[in-house]
Amino acid sequence: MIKRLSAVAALAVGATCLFAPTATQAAEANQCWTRIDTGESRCFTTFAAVVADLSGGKVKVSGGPSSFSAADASALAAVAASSVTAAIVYDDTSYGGASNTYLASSACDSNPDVDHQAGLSGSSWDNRISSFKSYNNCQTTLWTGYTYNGSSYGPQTNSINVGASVNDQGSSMQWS
Ligand SMILES: [Ca+2]
Repeated sequence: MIKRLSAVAALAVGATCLFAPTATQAAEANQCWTRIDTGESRCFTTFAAVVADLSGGKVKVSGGPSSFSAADASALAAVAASSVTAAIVYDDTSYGGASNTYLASSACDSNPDVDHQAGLSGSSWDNRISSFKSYNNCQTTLWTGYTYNGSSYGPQTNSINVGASVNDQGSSMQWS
């Protein structure tokens, strides 16, 4: 009996050592959403959690943000009228690294005028964006100035690399 208890205790200690999370293993909350109109923002460790939060659990995705489809964006807008995805921007080129999903209250129209815009002054996404994908009929323009001035890239629907003159220098965005 004593021997069996010892074996169980040893197993428990081993399991604790194997599976206890460490600081370096803890996932970073680098998948975010931001409302264009209010600036409200929240971050999670997975993109699935971003979509679950925005949709109240009604829209489920299994992949990362780069696999978020036009149909997924339509489904999200259908269940949450204030969560119309304008674009998902990425820290890295080719839709890599941290992401931020920018949400509008309406889709973009078919005119080339500006439908939504967001300045990044004071945002953790200032001087950081390297690639993006647009949704809901929007095209994204990225500016190096805070007030839609300076050098620009776009309007483009998707970009795996916003180019040397704007990469990690984007400080405001417009959607048309
Ligand atoms: Ca970057």
